[in-house]
Amino acid sequence: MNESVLKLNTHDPRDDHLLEEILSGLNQEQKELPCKLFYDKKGSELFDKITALPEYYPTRTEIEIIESNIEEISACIGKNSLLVELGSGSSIKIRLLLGGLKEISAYVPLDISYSHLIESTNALSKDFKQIKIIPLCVDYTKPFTFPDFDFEWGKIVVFYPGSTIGNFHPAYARKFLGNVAKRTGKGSGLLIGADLKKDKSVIENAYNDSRGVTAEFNLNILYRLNSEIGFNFDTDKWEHSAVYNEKEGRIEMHLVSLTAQNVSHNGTRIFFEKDESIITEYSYKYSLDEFEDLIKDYYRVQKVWVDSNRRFSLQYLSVI
Ligand code: AVI
Repeated sequence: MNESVLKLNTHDPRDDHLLEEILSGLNQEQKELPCKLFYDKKGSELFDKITALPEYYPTRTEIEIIESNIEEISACIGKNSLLVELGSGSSIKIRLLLGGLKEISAYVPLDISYSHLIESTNALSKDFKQIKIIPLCVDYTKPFTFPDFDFEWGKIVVFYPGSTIGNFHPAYARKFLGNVAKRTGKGSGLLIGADLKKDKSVIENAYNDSRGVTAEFNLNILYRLNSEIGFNFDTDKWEHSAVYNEKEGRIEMHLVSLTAQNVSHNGTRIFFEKDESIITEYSYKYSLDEFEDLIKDYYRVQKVWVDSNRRFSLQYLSVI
């Protein structure tokens, strides 16, 4: 890898008032933990495993959409663009894109997980030697500034695949996408994956896989809280659960307490009743109209690609 293009701000999960966020989440009536806690090295590896599971349709479907429409996608992105990816876990998708794009100015992956970013960037730079790759280790949900690049580019196109936007509450998603639009400017592009509403059983199976990988991914949060933050969760006394809330249009991932128990942190005790749960993640599913409504204050939908089962959408939006 060309170290001269590597500009990193390291991110430590103990920074950024994370502890306050965790404690305040665990003190709410419906306890919750921020889903960004999933993505340490182990969690990122487990997530990669999830994306290959037969039940987890989003990744496979989005890949199919990219493969079948690469020319149109490439035309939307255009020449000489700065391709910025929010998250760098989706290496198969970015490989397909980089392989099919007209000349881009540079590829800038942003990721909160330092190790995942380095691994994926190292692998990519071996196979795409002609492309400038500038990895940035940041929490892209927080304000940040791009370094001064010493080269020219035409427009910024943000690539936000995987329906990660679905992990935000819609009001926050709207605000977040608005901030992305403000940061990238009028005329910039957003190539975004959005999971679609569909049969409840298809969705629930995707988050309750038969091999238990999603359960392991969910429980990994408790291991992290113990080893990195100093909690004392007894991980055998917790169970994964994921249910689709049709009214809200979202999957709700929970960690369910199998018994009445206390958990401590630094002398502070938190009590859990038997069957009480901690919400660890929401994953919202949108209809195409709902999604357009979500982004309409900042973007125009230029192009929507869906798979033949209409399970998933990839959309090219331009900042207005
Ligand atoms: C990253 N995100 C889009 C995934 C999702 O489907 O909401 C995270 C995930 N959680 C459980 N399985 C996958």
